[in-house]
Amino acid sequence: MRRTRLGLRLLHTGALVRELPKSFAAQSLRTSQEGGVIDHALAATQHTAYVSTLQSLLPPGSVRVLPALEECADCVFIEDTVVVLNGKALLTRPGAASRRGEVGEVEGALKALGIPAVTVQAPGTLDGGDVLWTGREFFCGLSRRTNALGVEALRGAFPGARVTPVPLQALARASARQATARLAHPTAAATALPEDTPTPTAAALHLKSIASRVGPTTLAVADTPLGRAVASFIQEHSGVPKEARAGGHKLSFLLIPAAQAGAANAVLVNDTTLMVQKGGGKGEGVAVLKAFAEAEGLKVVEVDTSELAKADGALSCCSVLL
Ligand code: CIR
Repeated sequence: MRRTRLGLRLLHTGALVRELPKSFAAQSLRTSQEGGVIDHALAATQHTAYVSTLQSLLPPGSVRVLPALEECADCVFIEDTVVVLNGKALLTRPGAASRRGEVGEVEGALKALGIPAVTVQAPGTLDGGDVLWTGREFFCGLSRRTNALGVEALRGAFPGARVTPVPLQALARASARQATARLAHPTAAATALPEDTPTPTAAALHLKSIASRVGPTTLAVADTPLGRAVASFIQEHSGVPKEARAGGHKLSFLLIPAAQAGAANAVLVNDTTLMVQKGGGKGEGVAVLKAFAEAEGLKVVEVDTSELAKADGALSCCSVLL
């Protein structure tokens, strides 16, 4: 990633993607079976279209396609294995043990590209899907996949960057408590649920499932109780006070209607294009993004990754922009 003269705008010079393994439909991790059986052929077609779209938006030959690893059914979700910023990389140690074998091949690809990398050490865990770069600072979800040592590793890998952990699990529990309280007593304050109440929804898997960067200073956020809680947290903790006070880098939030919450994860490919989830936006979700993009002078490209989404894959997780 490079900064242009405008300072805030980013230009990507390539990407890493990974082929879809044959084991994907049957063995990928899923928080819910609600979406039904994964249609492998359709998933493959959608993934091919995703890769072609990226190829059309980035310099010729700059999208490296890594081979699938059959024993790692989730390997297509390459974003979780590495964080790249300004030509430096942090190889992760994914929170799901079944995914740790994915990292080796990515390390080799980075070496071949001459991108220096450090690695998250055990017992630290970090999924790239929890790492949100706003353009000036990192926010990192403390989730079922990423722990405090993972956040520390991110801080160590990018020493110049501010890194703020986002207590995703705690925010998800608080949102669930409020929703439960409203159901039980519409006017009552939140009742207590035990601290270890699980947060089973796919929405809470990674920070970037809920919020993503869609413009130089704009984050798209799902308009759900959890999305709103995440947006408030980020707003409160954004650490660029001097610039913000001067009006230079104040983050704005674009709320994506809950029914199309999947569209809150979009990919800002370069200065000119925003890749958005078609399946997440049969209606208003994408309309909101389109209106925003038009105002920002960004082109919108829609891709459908509905079959990958059944395994909790957000749009951004199928690529790592370099
Ligand atoms: C997993 O549970 O790890 C995969 N089935 C989904 C990973 C999605 N990753 C992402 O959105 N960054």
